[in-house]
Amino acid sequence: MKTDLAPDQISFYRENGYLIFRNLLGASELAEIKEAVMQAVSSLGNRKVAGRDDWLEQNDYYDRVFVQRINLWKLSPVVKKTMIHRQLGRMLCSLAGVGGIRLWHDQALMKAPWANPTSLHVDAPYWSFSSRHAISIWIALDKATLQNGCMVFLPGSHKVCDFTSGPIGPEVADIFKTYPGLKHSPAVPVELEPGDCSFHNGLLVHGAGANLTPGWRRALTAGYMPEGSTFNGQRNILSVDQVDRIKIGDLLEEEEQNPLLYSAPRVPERAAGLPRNGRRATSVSARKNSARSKTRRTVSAVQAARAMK
Ligand SMILES: O=C(O)CCC(=O)C(=O)O
Repeated sequence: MKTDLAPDQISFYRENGYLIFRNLLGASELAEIKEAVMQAVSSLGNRKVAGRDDWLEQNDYYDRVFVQRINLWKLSPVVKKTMIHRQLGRMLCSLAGVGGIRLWHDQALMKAPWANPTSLHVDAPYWSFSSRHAISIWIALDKATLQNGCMVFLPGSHKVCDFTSGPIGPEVADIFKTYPGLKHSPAVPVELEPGDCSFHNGLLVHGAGANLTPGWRRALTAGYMPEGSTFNGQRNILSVDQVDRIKIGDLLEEEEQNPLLYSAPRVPERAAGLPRNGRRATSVSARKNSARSKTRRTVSAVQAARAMK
């Protein structure tokens, strides 16, 4: 995986809310991940989310936008090692401007031949945490072109949008009811070769065209959550059991659901002359999480001290 970023790529991302990145995956990595994605997708049958039996494909308009299968990392070690790759995590942190990053979810988004367009939308309002620094990756498994439904971005819209936009429906341009000021923004189509990827901010307006070809347009995507994000009360892809275990304001940091890709080494709090972190755990799981996170902070502090030697 190629993960080096130049400073102008970071500033482009911050300014425009997206970045096109060529050759993220080499030919053999691409072949391996494509096979792993297809295996994981077929093992799910018509279930949309790994680990949940209550969200099934309906064959309605939305299901003819793309075949959507979520959290393949839980089924495939190849998808897992790619989507939670530490170097990818570092890269995401540099783009998003955060110190640590966790996976929110991955998704195979596969437009079948003649699939409907993906209406313009923003991602972050659907998720169970609210952060202006959430970031997504979209990896092309097939060539993505204007004809088969490549993504389209509205540059800079991440600076305008917030967490209030309505649900995604069949009307491609409904987003402008919420953000009329963006109606005159130019849209940038993102044509990609297999193995290329794009990154976009969780509040950037984006969509994709219809697939007007007899072939598939397949992508592996993921949304990432800054470390330290808390539950905002929205269920999104969480199971009923998971939602029952957490309260609004609890940290989302269970490794089994939201694995940590990367966390920058921290300066030990005492060494920095700072008071101890007074964050209070509010539930059994939050207490466990808090204990885990203290352990990690201690480990990070030891690593930081070692790195300084
Ligand atoms: O692949 C698509 O059609 C849309 C993808 C998308 O909305 C996303 O990755 O956030």
